[in-house]
Amino acid sequence: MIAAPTASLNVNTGVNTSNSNSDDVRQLIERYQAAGQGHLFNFYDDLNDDEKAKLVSQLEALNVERVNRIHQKATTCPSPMLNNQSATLAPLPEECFDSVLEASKDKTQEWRTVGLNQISQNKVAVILLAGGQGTRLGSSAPKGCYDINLPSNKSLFQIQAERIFKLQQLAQQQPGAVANVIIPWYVMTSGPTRPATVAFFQENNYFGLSSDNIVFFEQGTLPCLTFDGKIMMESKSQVAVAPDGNGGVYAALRGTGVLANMAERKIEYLHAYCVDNCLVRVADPVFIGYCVSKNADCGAKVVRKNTPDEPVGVVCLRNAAFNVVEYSEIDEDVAHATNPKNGQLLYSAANIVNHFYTTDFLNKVESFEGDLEYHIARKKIKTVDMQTGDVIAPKQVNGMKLEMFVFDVFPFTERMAVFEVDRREEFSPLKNAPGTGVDCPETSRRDILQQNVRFFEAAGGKVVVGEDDIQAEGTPTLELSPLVTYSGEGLAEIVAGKSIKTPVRVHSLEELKRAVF
Ligand code: UD2
Repeated sequence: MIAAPTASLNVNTGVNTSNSNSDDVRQLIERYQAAGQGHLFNFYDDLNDDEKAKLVSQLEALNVERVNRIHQKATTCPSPMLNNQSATLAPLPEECFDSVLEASKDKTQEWRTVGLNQISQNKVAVILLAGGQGTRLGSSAPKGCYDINLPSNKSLFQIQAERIFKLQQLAQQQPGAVANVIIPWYVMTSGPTRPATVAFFQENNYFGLSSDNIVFFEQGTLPCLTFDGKIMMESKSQVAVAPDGNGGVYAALRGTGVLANMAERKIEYLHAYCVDNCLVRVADPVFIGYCVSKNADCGAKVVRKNTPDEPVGVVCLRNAAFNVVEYSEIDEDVAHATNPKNGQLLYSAANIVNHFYTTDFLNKVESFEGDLEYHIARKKIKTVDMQTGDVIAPKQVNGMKLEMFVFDVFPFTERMAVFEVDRREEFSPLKNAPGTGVDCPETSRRDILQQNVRFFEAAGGKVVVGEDDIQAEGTPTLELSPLVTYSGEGLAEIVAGKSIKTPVRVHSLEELKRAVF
């Protein structure tokens, strides 16, 4: 486990305030006053020594000049997606991406073999982006802990862990595989999700994986700002901060030592993914193989966007460079634009937070980090009245959270690979509370169980719905653990010509052999 990082804005100011020496504090106050942020010391004299030290060390760690620059950039020049006049947007040209929907079986198998070979040489690792807080889902626990009500009641974390476990076994069978194939799992948390995430992994004994190969690291934070750029306080002695967005991953990889850990392990390729997609193919050998075959430094999986207002980013070109226009920033006319030839959405390459990187590329991000966009989210932020010090729980939006987006590095890639996959097989995000009907626990459960039925039937098996199978969400209740199959492979020799009766939950190939008839 790698220690929590310093704040993502942490710059050593040289102000030695550890003994809260009054000269140093005076210099710090002058510095903040010069930056127009002197109000943060309004209550300084009311504070006890501990509170003073806490506030001083927080402000010392913050690069206040950079916060001002970020606010300036994020507000005077709103995301270029919004003022399309200056940015020329264009849909992704056909020749810029391949589609698994159109590739031959041989081609897909070729990519899969390339990917499995890289995994079999211990060159592939995984980054799980797990710092988001599932506010829309209505759960206070980290999203990966969520139980989508499969017969096994497995959490998203367990499903993903078992896919890693199974893939290690598949790669181990590759000719020339190293003695002990390992896919290291780097789990990025934020401050709010870290304790519960680490505890959940420990309580579940790392879901059968070795804890030596699971590395937790924490993303940084950014201060919350008023609309006119003043840093907000959460209390008289603490600045209000929030996780710096999934784009905080790059500074966190560097700042917490994960890049060094990858170098020690001689990792060359990374798969990074969104925690809430129950169908995610963790370290997908087809995707890894595709990107490696294209000699890509970055890759993104996309699916066909469903509707203009679907809450997904779209991969496109901005000023001829790869980019993603986020759903919260896309112009209506861009979202609704259609291709006159076929009436399809013009901007249809939907981002699914499923990315590939080379470690070489990740090591280069620092060189252009200062050019990365910051995005504004207008939120209700608990703060204090700067005159009275009374805590305010706002009834309406009263400030801004700044965040970075993981895909904002794409304009800096030299060889970007975009890979279209089948939404039905690879994308079912869990965003909304139970009963919503879209991107919710019920749709996640349905999509996994329907996929298991497709896997079983594609292998020549027949699913017999038992009289006591209530078929919730209209699908037979057939749960095949990832330990049985990663993506439908290895079933034919057991199920071809056989049947299985639902509801049934199969946790191993041995159980499968006993369940078919
Ligand atoms: C994300 C994508 C959007 C689309 C959609 C599909 C971004 C910026 N947007 O939107 O384009 O692909 O997902 O479902 O990627 N996370 C962190 N730290 C943070 C914030 C988020 O680790 O500070 C993680 C979060 O745990 C999740 C992923 O990033 O694994 C996406 O976060 P989200 O679900 O809040 O993003 P969403 O749905 O707004």
